[in-house]
Amino acid sequence: MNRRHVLGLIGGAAVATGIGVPFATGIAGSTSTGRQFRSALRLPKPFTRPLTVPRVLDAAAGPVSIVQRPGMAEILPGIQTPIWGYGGEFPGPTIRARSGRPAIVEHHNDLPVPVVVHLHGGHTPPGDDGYPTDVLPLGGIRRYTYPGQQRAATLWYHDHRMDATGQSVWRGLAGFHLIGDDEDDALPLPRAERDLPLLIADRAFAADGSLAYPQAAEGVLGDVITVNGRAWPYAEVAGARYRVRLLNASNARRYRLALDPPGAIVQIGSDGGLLGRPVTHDAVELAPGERVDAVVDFGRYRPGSAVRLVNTFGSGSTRDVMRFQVGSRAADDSTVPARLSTVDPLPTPTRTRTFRFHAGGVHGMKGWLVNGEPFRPGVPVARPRLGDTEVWELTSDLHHPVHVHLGQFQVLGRGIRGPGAHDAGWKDTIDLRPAEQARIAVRFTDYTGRYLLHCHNLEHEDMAMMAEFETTR
Ligand SMILES: [Cu+2]
Repeated sequence: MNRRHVLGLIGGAAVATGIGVPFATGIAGSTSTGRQFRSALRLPKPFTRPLTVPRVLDAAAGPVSIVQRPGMAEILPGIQTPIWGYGGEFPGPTIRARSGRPAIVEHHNDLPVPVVVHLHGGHTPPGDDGYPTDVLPLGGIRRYTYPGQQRAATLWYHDHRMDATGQSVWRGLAGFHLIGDDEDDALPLPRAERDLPLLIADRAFAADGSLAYPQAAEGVLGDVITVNGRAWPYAEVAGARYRVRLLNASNARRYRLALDPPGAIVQIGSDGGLLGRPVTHDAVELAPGERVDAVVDFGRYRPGSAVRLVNTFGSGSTRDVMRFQVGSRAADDSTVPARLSTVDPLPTPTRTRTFRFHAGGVHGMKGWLVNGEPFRPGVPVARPRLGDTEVWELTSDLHHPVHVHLGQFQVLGRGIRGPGAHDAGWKDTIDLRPAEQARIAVRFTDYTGRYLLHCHNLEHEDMAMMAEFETTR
């Protein structure tokens, strides 16, 4: 289906509901913008298989290589699901990099489609940022260089091809890219096997176990919640503190993550790395693309407890996320210091720009727009100067998680209020809610060229809710 065809479906009730493929069961408008799909096979009981952690590629030691290829994954127990994966795996391997050192990642494309690799949250020169038309063709090999001139942070890499990102990520093209630095290392936080990256993504399955990608221009919502590529896994944890790096890699679903029985989720970092001070949450809201780095103390639960991570925005099968099986108390010299890092406010802004994210007409059909326009490659809508601080006012009609490439920003406020509970620190994605106006302070440095500002609901992104800006000297 081409964009023109799909655009016509926005707002329409009819979506293919053939036997054996996931079928739409309604539009979820309250907590996510999207269409809910139900798998065409019987869903398994949750918490029957252990959490796995993706293998690590150490890019701090030298160039690493990833072959993008079809693979098989056991996302549901006993069912083989064809995927597209980095290394044939879903999620892809976790790339570990070091602040101040370039990370070189050589990608081979053995998939049946062209691909584009974007390092989400990366401070990356334009040629390696993964512009949607800058494809790695079938059979191609390409080296992406990430200079690493940025602080420690939980980043991720995923496909970003024009009009096709939703399908490619849905089929598995996503993985962590973790940058470490001396400041983060010096803190007494949980580490090694008590530092868990958790990639959360919803999916819906066809009757044969495949990941048929349903068309829904509002956003695709699945009925199976996966963590690191497995549906509703469990993790055996010691009675001790754990660092959990929560990433919402879903196409369109927003989560409100909480522990059951209740427990504190102590946020220590955001998209762009450590916060100044920890923030304690009862629940963490996470829109597509966002990350929350947090510490959970399982030592507060009785040994033998089963602690569920639940999504209080979900219901039925989308309420459970994973379960922690708490073992006996264990030696634990980790703590969460009251001061984590320094996050200085950006200097006084020199100008203000407004970007409106909304539905609208494109050539007589409905589409997703930024300031009334669909994405126009090569036509920058703004030319911010390197080093200048600008205020960007972002307004929305529905839920739109807005992602800015190249630089991390700071949230100044929402409406007449200040920043929200999840807006602290450096951000690259802001969870815009319906009819909201948020103000962010942005400042770009180091690299001139063309970058993107777009909605990270991947179906909205593919349906043209993207704008180009060009950084200049
Ligand atoms: Cu959107």
